Amino acid sequence: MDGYSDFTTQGNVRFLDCHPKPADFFGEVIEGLGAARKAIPPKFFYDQEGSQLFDNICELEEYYPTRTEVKILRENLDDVIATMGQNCYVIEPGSGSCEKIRLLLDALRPKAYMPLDISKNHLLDASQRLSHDFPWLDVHAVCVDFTDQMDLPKPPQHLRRVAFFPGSSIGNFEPEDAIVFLRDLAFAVGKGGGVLIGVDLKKDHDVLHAAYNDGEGVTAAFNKNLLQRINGELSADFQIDAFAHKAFYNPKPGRIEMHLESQADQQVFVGGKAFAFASGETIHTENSYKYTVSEFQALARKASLSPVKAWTDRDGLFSVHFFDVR
Ligand code: AVI
Repeated sequence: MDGYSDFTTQGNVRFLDCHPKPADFFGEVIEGLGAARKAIPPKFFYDQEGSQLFDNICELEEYYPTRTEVKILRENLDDVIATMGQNCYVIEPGSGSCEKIRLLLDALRPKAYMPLDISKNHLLDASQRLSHDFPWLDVHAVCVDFTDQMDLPKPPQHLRRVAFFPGSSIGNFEPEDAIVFLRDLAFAVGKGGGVLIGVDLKKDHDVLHAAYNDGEGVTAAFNKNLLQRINGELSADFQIDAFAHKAFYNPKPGRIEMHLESQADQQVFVGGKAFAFASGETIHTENSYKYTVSEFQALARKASLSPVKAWTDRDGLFSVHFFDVR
């Protein structure tokens, strides 16, 4: 994709619709429940209710990643901005509500900002709000499934492209998929560009356990909302109370695993297909990998990224990395 001729103007925002293919929710659920080890991909958590529940998780006392990442960015703002450099063109895959970029804008004063998101309405709303609050900023919003397509319009040569990927969303990729994704991101950014990325750190297992087993049960509701969504959208008859939220740290792969555990022998119908559950059997719904700073740098090197700097908080909870694209 070369230029900007395909962009349309929506208010103050330039907008490009790459028409992402809708995910095959039914097909992936049927396949996942038919597997020897039942699993459903975490991308299906995020319907409207799931996105709201995730926002609520980010406010929880036990869920340290969001506030710690914000704190790291605030406390190291000058250094982060100096490392990113001048004349930046910032690209944010999975930009959602475009909240975290706000922390950087006044100090960074990028030439343009390109939020990428699969949800068109959400993307347009968030981009318009951002453009209203930062009227000097050029916003080039692209509706795209960034996990599927990273062929983006090329900004002018003299601008330094920097990808911003906060929130430790990279932890929800399997490590080999994270390398592929980072390689695609490096390619989209191009040589001479950079990547600013938030990554959750390995730490005390009790702290990790609490973050995914909060006292108010918000994470449990987030996990179980997946069954609610399947019932509503795929004519299924999951008895929500017959499944329990289960989240634990698995030290060998270095990840939090989330599961939904069947509380009895039972049968569930999804779109007319029957699935048998034994008591104690689980549906694996999410992995959230944790990395030490050096483990993540080693992974990123495999994706043509060269470590430049990493910032962490005093308690060693979270890290923010900057990489140059080799
Ligand atoms: C979006 N992602 C980084 C969150 C995480 O921590 O892996 C999703 C989440 N799952 C349960 N709580 C939060």
